[in-house]
Formats: sequence, structure tokens, C-alpha cells
Amino acid sequence: MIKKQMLDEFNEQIKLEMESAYLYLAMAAWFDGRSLNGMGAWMKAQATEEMEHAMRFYDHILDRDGKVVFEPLGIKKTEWDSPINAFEDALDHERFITSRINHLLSVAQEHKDQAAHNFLEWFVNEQIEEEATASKICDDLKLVGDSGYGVLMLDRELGQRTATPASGEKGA
Ligand code: OFO
Repeated sequence: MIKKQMLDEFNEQIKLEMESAYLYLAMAAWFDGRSLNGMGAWMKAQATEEMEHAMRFYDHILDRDGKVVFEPLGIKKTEWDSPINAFEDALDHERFITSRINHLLSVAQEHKDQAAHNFLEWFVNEQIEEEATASKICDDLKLVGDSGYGVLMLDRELGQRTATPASGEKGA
């Protein structure tokens, strides 16, 4: 059975992953409201992935006879100055989530919780990808400038994204 501190931290992480989904949905609404529907679609796909991340913690807790607790969600921001401002916030947010995953790993180590440690390894790799992707989009937006034709082209490119299939296979 999962220890109380690990359980509390994992329940907190469910909330943070769901808040990530909320943040990306707020960004989607901001982009869609400006007819940047490719970026809006990218954000919606990202939100779907975040809900899947939350559900990985949900499954892990239940698989180990813990109790899942849903805490009220908070949302910090719903307006941005520009596309790059939104993507920079996304990158900052992913850096924060990476620090949370590292914290969870240290709690797992402290409690010698090998199951939690193995479970978290997937997130370590996922966070490398999440940060790299957001960082690349920020770089592209810096190159094309924050308005005009370049942004439209990038909007079309980002609109090609679909959410990573929700695996169904845990840990995939
Ligand atoms: Fe769940 O990875 Fe982003 O926040």
C-alpha cells in the first residue's frame, strides 16, 4: 500500500496536471478568439495530454489501494499579450511541472518506494519532451516575430498536431 506522504503528493499532482489542462484550455480559448485556430488546436491537444497525465496518477493510486482525492482547481491566467507570451508561459509552466516530478522522485526515494519510482520514470522522459517542444515553438516565434505571415504559417503547422494517443496501455 502506498504511504501517506506519497499518496498526498500524488493527489496533489492530479490537481496540478488538471490545472495544466485548464491552463492550456484557457490558452486555446485565447488563440481561438484571435482566429489562430492552429495554435488553439495545439493547445487543446496539449490539454488532452494533461488530463491523461492526471489519469496515470489516478490509476497508480488506485492500483496501490490508495484513495483518490480531487481538490478544487485554480486557474491563474486567462489573457496573454501575444502568441509568444502565451508559449513562454507554457514553457515556464512545464519547467515548474518538471520540478514537481523531480520532487516526487525524491519523496519516492526517501520512502524507498520503488513502484512509485518506476512509475515516475515515464514522466521524467515526458517532461524532457514537453519542455523541448514548448522551447522550440518559442524559438520559432522569436524568429518569425510576433505577428504577420510567419505567425500564420506557424499557426498552420501547429494545427497539424493531434493529441498523443491516450495509450490505454498504462506507462506507454
Ligand atoms: Fe503533464 O506535462 Fe505538461 O504540465
